[in-house]
Amino acid sequence: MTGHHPPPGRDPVRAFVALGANLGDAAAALASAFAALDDLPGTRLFARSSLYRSAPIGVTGHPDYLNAVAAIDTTLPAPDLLAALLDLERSHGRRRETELAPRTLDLDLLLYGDATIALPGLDVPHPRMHLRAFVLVPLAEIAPDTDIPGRGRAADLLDTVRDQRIERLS
Ligand code: PH2
Ligand code: MG
Ligand code: MG
Repeated sequence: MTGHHPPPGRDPVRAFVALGANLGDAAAALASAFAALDDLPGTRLFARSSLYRSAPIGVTGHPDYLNAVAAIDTTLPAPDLLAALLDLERSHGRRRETELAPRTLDLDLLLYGDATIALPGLDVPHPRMHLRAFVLVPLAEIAPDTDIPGRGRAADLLDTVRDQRIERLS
């Protein structure tokens, strides 16, 4: 329509998402999730880490995880992004059983720009991300200088998780 202009867009925000799976074809689930992130409205995949195999943290006797981190640029508000991530988990067959049950796909919002968010079900920065090699190692691979508000620079935290088993695959 002549004279029509779309409403001014929000500026995209750089956000980081942790991907994890330890049930079914985990490599396929992570590959599909990277593509699905790029397909979200107002969102593009900016960078993806390698895939990593990691020992399960918090439970014993479960299968190893495949983990990775995605950097996205998105105009979705953080709660909308979170809802989209939960939708993607469900569309990849995720069943919510016990808290640490093996899962076909887990998508955790780690960082949303430099925002600190405390809403029901949405804590950003992710409250345990700085303690986990399976988050810090892939994050430091693609964005070593990332500041985790209140915790420090991603690459500087790697020394604190050296005891956690993790192996880069591709
Ligand atoms: N996710 C958990 C609990 N433990 N361990 C590894 N290695 N990778 C994960 O993604 C992971 C975990 C809860 O979501
Ligand atoms: Mg998780
Ligand atoms: Mg989760």
